[in-house]
Amino acid sequence: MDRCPQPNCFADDNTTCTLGHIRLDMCPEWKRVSKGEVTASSDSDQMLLPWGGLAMGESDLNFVSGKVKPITVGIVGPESAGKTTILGALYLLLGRGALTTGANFFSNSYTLAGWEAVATCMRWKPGQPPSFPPHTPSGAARAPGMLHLGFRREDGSLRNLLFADAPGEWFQKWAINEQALDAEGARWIARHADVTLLIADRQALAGPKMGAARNDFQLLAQRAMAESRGRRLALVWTKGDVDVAPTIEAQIRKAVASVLSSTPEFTVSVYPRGTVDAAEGFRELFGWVLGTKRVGVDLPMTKAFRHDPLFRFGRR
Ligand SMILES: Nc1nc2c(ncn2[C@@H]2O[C@H](COP(=O)(O)OP(=O)(O)O)[C@@H](O)[C@H]2O)c(=O)[nH]1
Ligand SMILES: [Mg+2]
Repeated sequence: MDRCPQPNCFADDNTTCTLGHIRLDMCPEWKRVSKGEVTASSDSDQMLLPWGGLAMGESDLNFVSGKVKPITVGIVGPESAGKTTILGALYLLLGRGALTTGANFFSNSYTLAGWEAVATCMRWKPGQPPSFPPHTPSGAARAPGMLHLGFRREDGSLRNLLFADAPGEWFQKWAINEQALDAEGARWIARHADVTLLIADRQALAGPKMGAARNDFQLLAQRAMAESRGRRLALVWTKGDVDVAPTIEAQIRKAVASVLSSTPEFTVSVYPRGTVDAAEGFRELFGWVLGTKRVGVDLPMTKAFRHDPLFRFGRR
């Protein structure tokens, strides 16, 4: 596959061109690779922005991180577990103004095109019922595509969230072998995620291969919990409309409880369950994610008359 010669550009790895071109065939650097030309005339009388709207790669992140360090949310689970569907549902609810309650207001997103790519199939269109998002390609990328949302709270402070949507294959390989060569993306998420959503796929846990799905979950849960080291982690049941045998359900809970004593638990589904609106589960989950605080530096108070943290340092 062609690669952009720019050191920080990972186009076309599903991420933005580092020069800001939304269409790669408009990018002079990209033209150079695809045509084999050595020099390219830069016909750039247009203003380019440092983001193109697509999912962001690792080197785009500095751009979001400049003002406030974002909260990275890793969605950890096997293939077809409903991970991308969660993102699509969150985005559609956001668009309807039904995702957050009063205290958090949507501020901005640098990856609207990336969100659209995830959610567009899930919309009703004339004569076409909604369907599920396309399969997340695995590819050879080292870091997952990141989707960004910024929220402003009532006090004016900004909170940036980055959702890492990774292909399930990465996690399956990582669960078996932490050092697996093609699990770099899973390791990246484990290293960077401030919040981990550990996915339990109810459809797989109720299907003919439920035993294998349970074993795979136990392995992945152990790995994810060992890596989360005190950072936030929640158990998220996807496809909540599917019934799972109580024994299997208990085994899944036990796999999580064996390491972490109080893990929050959420259930999401794109279908309403009884009288419960499908939006409710996603809203609860998102509310919890948004409530994440960065672990700040806890400066002890000085006993001196006028407290100035500066004097904690540089003495002695
Ligand atoms: N019954 C049911 N099926 C779902 C639900 N969400 C997703 N699915 C199914 O799971 C498949 C995989 O979903 P996807 O989000 O692509 O999984 P990912 O590979 O983990 O990102 C979809 O194509 C749907 O068939 C749900 O809420 N209920
Ligand atoms: Mg996916």
